[in-house]
Amino acid sequence: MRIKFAVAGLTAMLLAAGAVQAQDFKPRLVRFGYGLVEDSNQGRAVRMFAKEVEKASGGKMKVRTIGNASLGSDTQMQQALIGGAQEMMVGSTATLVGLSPEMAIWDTPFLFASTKEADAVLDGPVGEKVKASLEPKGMVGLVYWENGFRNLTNNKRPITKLEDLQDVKLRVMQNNVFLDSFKTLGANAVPLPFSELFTALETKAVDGQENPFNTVLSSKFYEVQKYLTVSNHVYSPWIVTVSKKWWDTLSPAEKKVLQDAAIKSREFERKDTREEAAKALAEIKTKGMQVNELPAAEAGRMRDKLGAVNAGIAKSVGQGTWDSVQAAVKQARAK
Ligand code: TK8
Repeated sequence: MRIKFAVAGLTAMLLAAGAVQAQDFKPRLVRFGYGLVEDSNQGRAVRMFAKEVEKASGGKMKVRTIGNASLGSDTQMQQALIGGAQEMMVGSTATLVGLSPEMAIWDTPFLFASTKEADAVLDGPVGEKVKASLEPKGMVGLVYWENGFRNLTNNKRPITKLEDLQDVKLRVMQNNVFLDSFKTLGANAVPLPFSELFTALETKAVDGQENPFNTVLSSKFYEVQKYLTVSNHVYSPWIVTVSKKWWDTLSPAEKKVLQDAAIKSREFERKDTREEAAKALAEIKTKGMQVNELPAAEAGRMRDKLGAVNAGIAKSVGQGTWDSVQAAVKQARAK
């Protein structure tokens, strides 16, 4: 008798839980756009995220992954997210500065000296605060992914000293900090969306560009670039964002599925990116690029020249944010 009741009770509970779950998840289609090719660290992590979301929502939430900037450049996709025409994207924080000036903090040249520092600061309180600055602009930031330390490539000459940047027509991201930084260093900096970069290099509309090793490989820049200079001049993150308009229509359970999957994808993406980056330089050499290291003293000279740019960043992000980031870097460095 008792067992019978217990079984009946348990069945009722399971039914109730099932009913709640079914209500919690509506059929959803998530269009998740990104700029790099499918066979890239960005593409791999987007697909990992998609699988995770489908699994955790019992197949109710379907993620359509769309690479190659087929949905548009970073800034075009941002507008689609704000308008609600696209649900998710991943792109450089640098392309968000026009919308959220605080994002410029991540463009500070030579801000981080290691990925350990980057992780600690980005995932810590000040990283969260900067991420939250997107919400009033119509986007919800979920997590930062690694794009990585950026290095210079060009067709003119190896960059062995500050003066070698003189007159190099260098594509930069559409962002004032990058523009001012490279102008200050003597380059002829030209802002262009990433989606137009390969063609610009191929047609010699520009001489060079700067991006992490991973992207030099996945985007096949080695086919159209001769020199690679290991400069590590800035660590630039990617950020995974959701349309706020769409986000506000989701149930708490649906939001949680996206948030949890985003955290898992962050762990996956950083590990994958670092493994690839560790092997990339050797591969870039076998592809025929001539590689040199920027001497530390020359990196120091560049850094010294960028004092005014840094002051400008502090002004546009606010002194409070600037100071908090400096303090967080210091703390991470000491660990
Ligand atoms: C991809 C870009 C890219 C970035 C750039 O859409 O533009 O150079 O590094 O990763 O966000």
